[in-house]
Amino acid sequence: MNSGIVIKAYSGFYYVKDELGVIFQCKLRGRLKRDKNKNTAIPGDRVQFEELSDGSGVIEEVIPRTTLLTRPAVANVEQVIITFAAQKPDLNYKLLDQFLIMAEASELHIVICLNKMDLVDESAGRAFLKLYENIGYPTIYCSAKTSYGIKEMQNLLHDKISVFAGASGVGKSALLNAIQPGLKLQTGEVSKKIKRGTHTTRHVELLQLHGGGMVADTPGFSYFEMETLAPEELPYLFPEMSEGIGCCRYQDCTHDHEPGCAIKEMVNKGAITENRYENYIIFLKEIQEKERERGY
Ligand SMILES: Nc1nc2c(ncn2[C@@H]2O[C@H](COP(=O)(O)OP(=O)(O)O)[C@@H](O)[C@H]2O)c(=O)[nH]1
Ligand SMILES: [Mg+2]
Ligand SMILES: [Zn+2]
Repeated sequence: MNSGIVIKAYSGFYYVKDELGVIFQCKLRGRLKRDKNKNTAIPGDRVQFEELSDGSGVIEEVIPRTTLLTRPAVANVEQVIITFAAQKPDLNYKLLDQFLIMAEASELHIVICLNKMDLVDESAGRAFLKLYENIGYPTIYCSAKTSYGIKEMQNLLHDKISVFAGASGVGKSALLNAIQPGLKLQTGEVSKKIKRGTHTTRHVELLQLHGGGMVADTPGFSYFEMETLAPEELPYLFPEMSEGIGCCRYQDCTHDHEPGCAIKEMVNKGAITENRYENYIIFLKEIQEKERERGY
């Protein structure tokens, strides 16, 4: 039996890369298919497969996943690079907090990346993310245009499965291209071969980096996924709130309007910034609204 990782799946075929980097076109053993979709292999899955005499393979076992991103599905992603631009477009802090919450909920290692540093003064650019550094988030400042910070980015991606999340136009494609010229072309070629526009069916592919490590070719996550959160989970996704959780007067405190709220006390003292707290309240209301719509 061989071990490998599914780098791409479509039309019932699974492309599995073994430990030596050889790619096998595999089918899934019938018993796995019948397993109520639970074990259907997706990109990122670590699998055991049998090699057949014609050089293809059969996946016999899917190893339990450590993480799972959906829409599109990809397994075992370890790290998300949440990407924004220093300018063009301006940094949207609410969107940043949304990405952070989804990444925290998915239990991914998080790095916040500020691209297009060539458009701003170095110190001004770094000031944009200071508050997130204070919370403890790792940050990286770079420019796909000048290659500033690209070496550091390559080191961050080394030996991990990562995704780049971020709005359109912040420079994710340009960054990938600066990290490894030609990397994204792999996916373009595939979509041409199967005669589909790149924007129709999306097939996630794990792209291999020369320096070790892989990048999943997916936008990361979509904003909807927040719907699946429960209101009481939300404070746990703001690391700077953790100290205050469980310290409020009321056990079921939502940290919104209740008296004796430890979280609001932390906001008053400056341990939690006004902006982050405001976004917490916005997300809380959205989640509560969704729950009401579903009739809870
Ligand atoms: N000045 C500057 N422009 C950049 C940089 N990175 C990307 N761009 C430009 O920003 C636009 C969007 O980049 P793209 O990689 O397509 O963004 P994506 O939608 O996140 O993949 C393009 O016009 C790029 O040339 C950068 O570091 N500096
Ligand atoms: Mg792009
Ligand atoms: Zn409270």
